[in-house]
Amino acid sequence: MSTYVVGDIHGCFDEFTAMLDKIRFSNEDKLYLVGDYVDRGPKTLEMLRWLEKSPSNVFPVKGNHDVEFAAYVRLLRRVDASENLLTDPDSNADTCALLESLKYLFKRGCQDAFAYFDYYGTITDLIVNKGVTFGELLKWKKMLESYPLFYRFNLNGKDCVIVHAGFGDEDSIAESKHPEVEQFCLYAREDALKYGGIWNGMIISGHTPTIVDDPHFAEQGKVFRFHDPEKDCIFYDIDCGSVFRTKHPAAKLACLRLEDEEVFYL
Ligand SMILES: [Mn+2]
Repeated sequence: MSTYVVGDIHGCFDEFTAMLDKIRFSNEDKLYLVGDYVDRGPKTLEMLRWLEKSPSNVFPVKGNHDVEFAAYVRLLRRVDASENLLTDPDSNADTCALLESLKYLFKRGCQDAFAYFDYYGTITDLIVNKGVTFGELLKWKKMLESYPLFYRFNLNGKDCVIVHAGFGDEDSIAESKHPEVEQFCLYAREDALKYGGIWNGMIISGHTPTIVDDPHFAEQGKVFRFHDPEKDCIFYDIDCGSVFRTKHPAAKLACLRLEDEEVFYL
């Protein structure tokens, strides 16, 4: 039995399933996912459908993109109610009309809150090109909202935290750029190292692709690992930028096995 953690998937469903084959993931194993299942990549739809049916030994946390996806669906629901559209949740034609209404309201300047709606075009693509319905979007919204911000557990005597971006004591993160726990879990970058951390433990996150020129996490597409000797805390960033592989030859999908800290790449 092994415990695996997979980095940011962003619609790279084929790489994700290939990774499960590579590690020969079985019912005896556990799989944690660090979030950001949607946006940017080609197969958000397949990823959401896989998550919907995922077995009970799979433990996904929320990423910022997943939270934003859920917020966009809430905006659609708000328009449905405010405009009295009575959208049939099973009708793609109705769902297209609902989307048009939201975009029309935004153009008319009625709703500034819609400025960031569907920033990556994922929801529009799902509705217009993939035939997705309002009912399906509501179901995925509920599913993504049900995921925790983090998992914390003991593995062979080691305190382990799985989180999208950062984790630490409330007092310590209060000094950071993301002083609220939820924001720190979802958005922290270098602050995850500076203000985050636990005593004698290990924090495994994603969020900042290690292919970027970020002075804190750049590892040419390899997993970032840092040991803070003061707290005896190991930090992992396992987002190796899989979704950017067409632009960055070093980009990869990474999977970390916690028992022996072996890393698998695809
Ligand atoms: Mn992220």
